[in-house]
Amino acid sequence: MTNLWMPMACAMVVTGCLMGVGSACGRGAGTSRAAMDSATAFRVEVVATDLRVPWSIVFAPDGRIFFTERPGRVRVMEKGKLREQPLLTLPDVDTTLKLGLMGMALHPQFKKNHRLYLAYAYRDGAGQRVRVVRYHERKGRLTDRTVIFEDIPAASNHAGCRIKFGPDGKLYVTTGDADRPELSQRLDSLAGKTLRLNEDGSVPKDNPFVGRAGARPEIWSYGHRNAQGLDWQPGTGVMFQSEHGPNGGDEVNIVERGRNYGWPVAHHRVSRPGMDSPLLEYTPSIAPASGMFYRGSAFPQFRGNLFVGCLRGESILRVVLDGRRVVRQERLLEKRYGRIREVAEAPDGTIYFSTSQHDPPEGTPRPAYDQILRLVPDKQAEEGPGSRSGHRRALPGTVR
Ligand SMILES: [Ca+2]
Repeated sequence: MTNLWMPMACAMVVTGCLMGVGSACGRGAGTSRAAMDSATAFRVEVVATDLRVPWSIVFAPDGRIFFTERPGRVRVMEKGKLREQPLLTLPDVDTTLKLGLMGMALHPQFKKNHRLYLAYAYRDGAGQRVRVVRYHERKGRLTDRTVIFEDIPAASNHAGCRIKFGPDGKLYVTTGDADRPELSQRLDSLAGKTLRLNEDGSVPKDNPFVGRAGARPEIWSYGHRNAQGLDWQPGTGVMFQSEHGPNGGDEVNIVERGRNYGWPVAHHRVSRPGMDSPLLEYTPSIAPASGMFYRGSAFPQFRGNLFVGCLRGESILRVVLDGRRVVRQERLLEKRYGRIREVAEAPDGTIYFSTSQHDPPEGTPRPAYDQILRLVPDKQAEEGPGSRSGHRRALPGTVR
């Protein structure tokens, strides 16, 4: 397999130092210093330790941080402290290999209606499945469970599960091919798709396949293998996804209504009429596990950039875009924190990310892992002479 990684594009001079790493959660428990580019410097702070695959991180309007742990727990952080007791422990989650509790989203009007959504794997007579459930969050408890959608085919490593509300107020759900690639091309199956649902799980009337015989009306796009990154570009509102490829062939796609993204007929650099090729393709694999556009002000240079947590790539991928055009890419924190899963922007503009070392067989646990960490601006490093350092390298991938 051809190695597309390029040699280091910049001299890497690490001048920051690791400060004392405490076992307690909270700011400054572990701090390292690095510069991302000529104009931006950051510190990495440890937010929480001793976790099990924090899969999804969301921020409540009142300042609390909710996150899922894959074995089935919803956890909460308040004022910088992790509450010991989970908000919820799911009784019916299938935790085989890389399955479990994965996606989480807050309703766009969470402040008013306190609705929180989870996507997780379960088992029934037909095998492994994914369902989406809605809860009410009240006084630190999740109550009024409602299954809004279920019976999505799933398999270990191929269960999608990223859920997010779009700018149109609809709930989007990525699904995996459930280890049956042919299902991704079949419109009568929910596997290997992006689904678009109303907040109660019903089908929006303007979905692309509504009314087509033999097609599931929930489908928004198809031909996906296992997309787990999902966000909308600020300004344009265009949906971007990151998707795991078969053996290399990882993708970043611009995903549009009713379109076919190729799997399993077209993959890597193969293109076919009527199928959309990826905007970016990565061989060897980086294993992109998440995706978010940066909208904040803490890092003005990052505004509008796409960030992707990489498992096998053990880094955060940063893609600088001009609309649909890729300007450049780089990898941040490469091989410093192990496998990286979620990347999420906090209301204050700092960038949270999670590790995923409890991922057999690829990941191996380390002391105090898994963790949630965050990038915060490092003004001192930006201003101080000789304090620049770097943990990056140019990443050309394949630009269409
Ligand atoms: Ca594709």
